Amino acid sequence: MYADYSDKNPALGAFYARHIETLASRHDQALSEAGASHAVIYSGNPKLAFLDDHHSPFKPNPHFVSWAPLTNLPFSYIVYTPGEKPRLIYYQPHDYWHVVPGAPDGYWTAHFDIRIVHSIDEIAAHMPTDREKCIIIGEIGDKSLTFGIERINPTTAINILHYARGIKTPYEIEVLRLSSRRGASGHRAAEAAFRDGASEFDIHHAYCKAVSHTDPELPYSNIVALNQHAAILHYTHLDRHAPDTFRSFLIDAGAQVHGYASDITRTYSYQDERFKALIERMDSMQMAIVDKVQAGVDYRDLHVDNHRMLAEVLVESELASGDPDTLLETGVTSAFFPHGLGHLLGIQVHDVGGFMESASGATIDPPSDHPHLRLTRVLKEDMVLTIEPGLYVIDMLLENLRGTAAEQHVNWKTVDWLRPFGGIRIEDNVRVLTNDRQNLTRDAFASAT
Ligand SMILES: [Mn+2]
Repeated sequence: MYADYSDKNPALGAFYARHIETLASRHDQALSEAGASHAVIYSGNPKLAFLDDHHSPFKPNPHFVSWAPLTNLPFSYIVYTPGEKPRLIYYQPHDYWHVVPGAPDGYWTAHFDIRIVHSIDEIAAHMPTDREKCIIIGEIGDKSLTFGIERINPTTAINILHYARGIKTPYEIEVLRLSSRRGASGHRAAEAAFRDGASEFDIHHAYCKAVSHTDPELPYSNIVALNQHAAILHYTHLDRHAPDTFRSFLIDAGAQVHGYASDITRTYSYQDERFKALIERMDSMQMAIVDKVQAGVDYRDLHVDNHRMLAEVLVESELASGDPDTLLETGVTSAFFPHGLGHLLGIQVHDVGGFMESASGATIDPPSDHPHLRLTRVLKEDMVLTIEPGLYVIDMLLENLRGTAAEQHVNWKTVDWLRPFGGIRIEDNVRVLTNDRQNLTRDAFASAT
């Protein structure tokens, strides 16, 4: 039933060897610029709740995950020294309270010099002896976990690695393709639950079952919004009761494969034809924006282009009147669409480096009228990003237009009609190519069962 999301997948193994080579050369550069000889990448550890003996769910260091598909291996280290096989200090405690990591297995194992340790005390012996030539990359809460290494997350090295992560390796593209497929299967199950009249809570669980994730395994908290809830951009409440009347359903939910996320949004009409037509219009607008994605395009321009296209949708659907420039300048489009067009995608759902102009740490600000845009770079081949335009009735924002030049451009009667539906967002994950693009999400839906 499931595609092969495991670390035995031979198709991924074939790509992984080259991925490790690319990572090694990125770290060579980072170490050279930082004037260090070894990168020690700490996987991280779960954190205790205040005054409690329970831990919050473990979130691994994304730098560790970029090296190996090990998303649940706390207290472990990768030691990278240029020219040497990377060393993996693999922490497998003697512990009868918890499930401990099993023996290393999978396509990644051949690429590491693996040292299994059963206690923290055994780790130091596997660290490079010249500690002063090491840097640690990771979140260190307890100084004893540095083993005497004093340089922690030097900015020079981090900037180089974060800038580079904007470009995905062929291995990462394949993993992201799989995570879109996994997410698409969940979206299918969620839509079926919605059609069956399920509550948000039950739709959420139908989704989790289909993607085979527990809540903490989801790359971000699912947004499962019925009716007017769709207007709350980060609605994660999960109402336990089904509404009396079903009008609309917005679901923003992803999945992960080996720590790489998909980030997908779809919106459905229960039976209202007018709302269904508006979704279809937004869907064709979204696809038209996706068609503009290619290397060399400035993502800030795409975002502003999208506002112009949204202005046309607002006029056609009688939500607003006026020419596109006026609707942009008076803030009408921003009131209906108050978030960014999208962001980089990878290990982090909002992946690092979205504002980076170069590996030296120079940044590019979002346009002043669009402060929520999270990606301001010129697109390059093999970036993977989201395209997620939206259109909502958010009264807090629309009311701000009253008494301004924008007020007369809004058709308040149509706003009243749309309000009970909340809003619309459609989001795909897109790979940038030289004169083209691949829509990982549409491809996934086309092949999802
Ligand atoms: Mn997104």
